[in-house]
Amino acid sequence: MSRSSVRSICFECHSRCGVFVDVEDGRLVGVRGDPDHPHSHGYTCPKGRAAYELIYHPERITKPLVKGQGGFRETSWDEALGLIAENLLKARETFGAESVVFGTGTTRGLAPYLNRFLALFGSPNFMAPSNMSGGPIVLGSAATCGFGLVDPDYAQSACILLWAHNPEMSWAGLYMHDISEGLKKGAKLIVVDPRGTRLARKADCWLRIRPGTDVALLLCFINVIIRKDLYDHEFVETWTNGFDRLKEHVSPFTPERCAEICWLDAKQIEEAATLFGSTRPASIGGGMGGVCQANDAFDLTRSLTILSAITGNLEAKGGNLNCQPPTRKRSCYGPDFSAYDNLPKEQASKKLGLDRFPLQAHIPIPCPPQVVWPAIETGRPYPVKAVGLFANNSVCAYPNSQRVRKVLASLDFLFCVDYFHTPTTELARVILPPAHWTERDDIEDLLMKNHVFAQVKALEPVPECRDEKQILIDLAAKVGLDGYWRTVPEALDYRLEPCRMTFEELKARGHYATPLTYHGYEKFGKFRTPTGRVELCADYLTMLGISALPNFKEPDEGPVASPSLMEEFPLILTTGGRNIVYYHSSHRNIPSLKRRSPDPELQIHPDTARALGIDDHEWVYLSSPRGRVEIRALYDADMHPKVVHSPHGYWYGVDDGWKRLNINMLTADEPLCPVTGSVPIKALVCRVEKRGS
Ligand SMILES: Nc1nc2c(c(=O)[nH]1)N[C@H]1C(S)=C(S)[C@@H](COP(=O)(O)OP(=O)(O)OC[C@H]3O[C@@H](n4cnc5c(=O)[nH]c(N)nc54)[C@H](O)[C@@H]3O)O[C@H]1N2
Ligand SMILES: Nc1nc2c(c(=O)[nH]1)N[C@H]1C(S)=C(S)[C@@H](COP(=O)(O)OP(=O)(O)OC[C@H]3O[C@@H](n4cnc5c(=O)[nH]c(N)nc54)[C@H](O)[C@@H]3O)O[C@H]1N2
Ligand code: SF4
Ligand SMILES: [Mo]
Repeated sequence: MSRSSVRSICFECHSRCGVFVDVEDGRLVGVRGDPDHPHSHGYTCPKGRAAYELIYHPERITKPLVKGQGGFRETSWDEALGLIAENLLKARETFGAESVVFGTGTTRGLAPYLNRFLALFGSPNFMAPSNMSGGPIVLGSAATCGFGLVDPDYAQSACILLWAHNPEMSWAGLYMHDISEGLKKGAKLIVVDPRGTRLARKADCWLRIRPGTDVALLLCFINVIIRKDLYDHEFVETWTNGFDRLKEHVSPFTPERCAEICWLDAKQIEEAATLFGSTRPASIGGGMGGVCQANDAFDLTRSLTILSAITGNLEAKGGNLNCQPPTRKRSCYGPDFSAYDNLPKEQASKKLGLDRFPLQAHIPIPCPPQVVWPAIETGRPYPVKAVGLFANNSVCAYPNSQRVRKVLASLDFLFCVDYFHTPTTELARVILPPAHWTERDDIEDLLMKNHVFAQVKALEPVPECRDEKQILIDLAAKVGLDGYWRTVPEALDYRLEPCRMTFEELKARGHYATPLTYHGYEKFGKFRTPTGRVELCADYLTMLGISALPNFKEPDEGPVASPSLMEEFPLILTTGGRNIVYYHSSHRNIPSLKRRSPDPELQIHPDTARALGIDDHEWVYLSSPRGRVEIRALYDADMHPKVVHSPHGYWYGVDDGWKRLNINMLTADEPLCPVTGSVPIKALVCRVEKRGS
């Protein structure tokens, strides 16, 4: 018997824990934590450990499939790729290269390879849900201080503020070690979350905010900190712009007014703001989805940046760092790959959404799906005819599923790359089977702070699954693209050039890091903003029609903005809190994971449920102005009686599950945040009713 144990990183979620992949006779037999990994320190979760069940799953697609009269039939790679190439070329010839869109969901490492393909093909339209996942943080913080507020230095922190963020479920491998370190050393913990997560319950201050009112609370934090003179005078004087106007702007946001808006206690708000303002250093963890799924997401994320700035925590040890991936311009979203940055200006400017979200011409993020749909539906500003989706279950992932399904079904050509059949692949003409992360080489630098990691192939792919980089290389050859990589090692070596090493060298080391830097702006002499200072009042944005200061806006659905709607839909619904055993809509077919969390559960206050005659664990109907789904009630006395929470991603194993269980049947895809294009899926209205048996 041959045995090996390969050091790699897990790609089942964004944390990318360090693992050993154990292989016997060419088959995967286990995944174990790597105690020497600098972020995860040996941690693994049930998803990562379930790799065996995923790759040998009887439902895994292992051959290219083409849809014919009687449904999908197996075909050769050559025929499948030929059909895709033919349709991409036909769309380009008839409607222009921009009529072809490639999309991905959480990226799964694919962004550089997809972007380079699109750049050479001629389309600026790389679609991803960044507008609801990280993009608003990048836009809000980069517009304010010149870098993304994504690297909290928890382990060195004296105060940890988790804003709409429950890393124990969502980023356990990446952040929990450092958070535990910080807390062990005595850091204070503040949590702003409508749910009583475990971290919220053990926090020094837990603010159970009304969903969608975060900007009001942030402006109040800033107001209290300025009023009580807790801000960092030296930093504010030397490194910021517009402090006096900010001070005046936030003055109406008193704890009393904010308590009314946010359904909180004024004294508790004042205490939390005071704790944050008076404890240094302090770090902020903003939920990558939690603060990115609101129609005022830009004002929310820039307010978080302002809070960090005026308290002197930007780029401070124990504050929020400005980490550069060692791969720099060749990192996952680096400008060397972006289709937008690498196309001639005229073609790049056709990128969908730029007319509606002009800041995205300066701080590019991928095309929000919600600007691609209208182009498919109406042919304006130009038609989109052919779409390729890599690792993305659009129908279940994106708000207003009914519309998403209709839009994708109306395309001339859709191809999907996925391990399994999903409500999205069902609509495709061609489905391609990808290799699993244990079956492929790659590098990872997205959100990895100052590190780049090697993901190392531990076994051959289950026949005939194929590494997606190789799929793109093969497709590039069929389409006749000049200049695409010819081999996977060539692509990986290219990405690692800024680190002056090859993939083979990185593989031998496991990872590579550049030194952490603090207060980089001192050395550089400025922040990378128009005034060279942190833009507390960003006058330059007014040229793009954006307010210079962040404003609180009531969520479009709720007790203040739509009281009459609340007569019919009397509860507030927030969606998508993470569950450690699932990644979005994935893993529902993995037996060991499904056993742990078989059904979607609606967190609801017991008094609210009882008043409706609903028992704990009873199946109920949950409706919004857009539709109705089925879900189990889960009594949760920590919830506000008027607020409920539903997870997302359930669909598998139930007839028409995409309709009956999928929460995005209820969510709204308008109005979007006017700057980031973020979707309002954390603050909606809903009704709960008995379903009966
Ligand atoms: N209501 C609500 N909806 C949400 C959210 C929310 O909070 N609330 N969160 C949103 C966010 S932040 C995001 S990022 C999106 C994510 O949305 P998606 O990225 O679409 O989510 P997944 O379900 O993880 O992945 C889709 C598919 O990828 C396949 N897959 C997994 N690994 C690979 C791989 O390596 N290669 C290929 N080709 N396929 C693979 C899986 O089998 C799965 O079918 O969902 C969003 N949807
Ligand atoms: N296990 C697992 N991990 C994941 C994912 C997954 O699907 N499964 N998805 C990954 C992806 S792509 C992303 S983008 C990230 C998301 O990462 P995060 O955004 O950190 O997601 P959560 O940890 O669920 O934290 C969101 C928290 O916001 C709270 N919340 C809801 N509405 C509001 C509100 O209006 N205001 C405030 N202040 N809080 C609110 C929720 O109760 C929840 O606890 O997670 C990543 N990690
Ligand atoms: S948290 Fe779990 S799924 Fe995510 S990388 Fe770590 S082991 Fe893999
Ligand atoms: Mo996300």
